[in-house]
Amino acid sequence: MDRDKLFALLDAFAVELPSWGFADTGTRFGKFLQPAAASTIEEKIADAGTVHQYTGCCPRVAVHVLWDFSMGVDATATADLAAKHGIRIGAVNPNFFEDQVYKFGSVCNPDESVREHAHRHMMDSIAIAKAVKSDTISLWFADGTNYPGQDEIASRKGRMHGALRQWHDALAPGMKMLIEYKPFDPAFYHTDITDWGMAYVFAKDAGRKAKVLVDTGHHLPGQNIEHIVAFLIDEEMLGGFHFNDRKYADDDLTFGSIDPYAAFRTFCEIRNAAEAGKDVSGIAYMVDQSHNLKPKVEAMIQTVVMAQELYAKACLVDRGKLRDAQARTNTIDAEECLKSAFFTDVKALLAEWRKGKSLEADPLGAYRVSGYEARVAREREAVRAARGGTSSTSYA
Ligand SMILES: [Mn+2]
Repeated sequence: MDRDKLFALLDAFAVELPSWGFADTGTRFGKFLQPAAASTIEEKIADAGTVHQYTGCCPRVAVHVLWDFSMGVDATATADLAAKHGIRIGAVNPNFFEDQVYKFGSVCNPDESVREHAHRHMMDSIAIAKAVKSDTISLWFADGTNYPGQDEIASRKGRMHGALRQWHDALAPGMKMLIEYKPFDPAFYHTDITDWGMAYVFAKDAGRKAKVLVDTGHHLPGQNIEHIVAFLIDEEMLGGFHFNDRKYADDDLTFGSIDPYAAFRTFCEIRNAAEAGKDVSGIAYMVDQSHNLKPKVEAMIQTVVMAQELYAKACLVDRGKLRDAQARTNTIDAEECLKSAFFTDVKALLAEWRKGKSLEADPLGAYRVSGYEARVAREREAVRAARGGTSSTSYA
């Protein structure tokens, strides 16, 4: 692949950052606070804008309705704030799991008044999306049961179908609805949308604006994620990704920190489809990580740079050679095509791409010498002390 083509593909490769990735988060066992962590939507947007400033490939930030917006407050101010920091608002994520009424589920809850509560929240979320000019609502449900016999599984499926059909039809023209799945947690017996197949059925049934969202951490051990991705692209049902990595379950580790080859293979399937003429331009690349121990902005820059490197490597696969090896059923030659691209050092290429955008060659190094973290740590600690609190809402 020539350099111009690779650079054009990198130009089109945008990674959306999660507002919640800049806040203090933890595990069910506790939270370790960081002085520089963001605790308001203003601070989260400033951090996301900073990552974009150094990487040049994160023009959007995903928001979480419950953590980032106050009901009744004009959301357009948030879009203006993002513009001030050189970015836009991306996916709007409603929250169907934190409210006390959701103890036995949200849309799958047997209690109709709880389902109506969830419905109102979704309508508020659509209104927020319109106000911030976002075209994406990203849905994840914690719905499920913890004990055999707790509820009728098929009835819950029917309730999910009903909600998603209704919500799909409430979307504005041009909007899309992404449906995420997860095998378990917080439901430990059955989860109402447990895998990609169920997400596919629900999305297909809801309508054309609904697609499947693949969170790379939401799979049981050993699952072949690139197979799912290739399958969904071929069915035109892949809406996007939540990038992260995992060792055991939904660990929220940095993308590519455990198994970069697996992430590379996923990108390979996307590029294979693109080179075969499939339109992959609508796939949303989003990060969904909780940086419990790492400094938030540094962790995000590290993530984005890793995603760019793995994507570039996947672009570099010699597909003529690969097709030839496949036609000859030469397994070794075919695999070597992937391995040779994976082990290509793309750092110099990316540095050159950045130079063309007037960015520093090493985003992490440049960010570190900027002094941003020490400055916001001072400012944010002072603001928090003045407010009399430590941190704001976030998960765990
Ligand atoms: Mn996710």
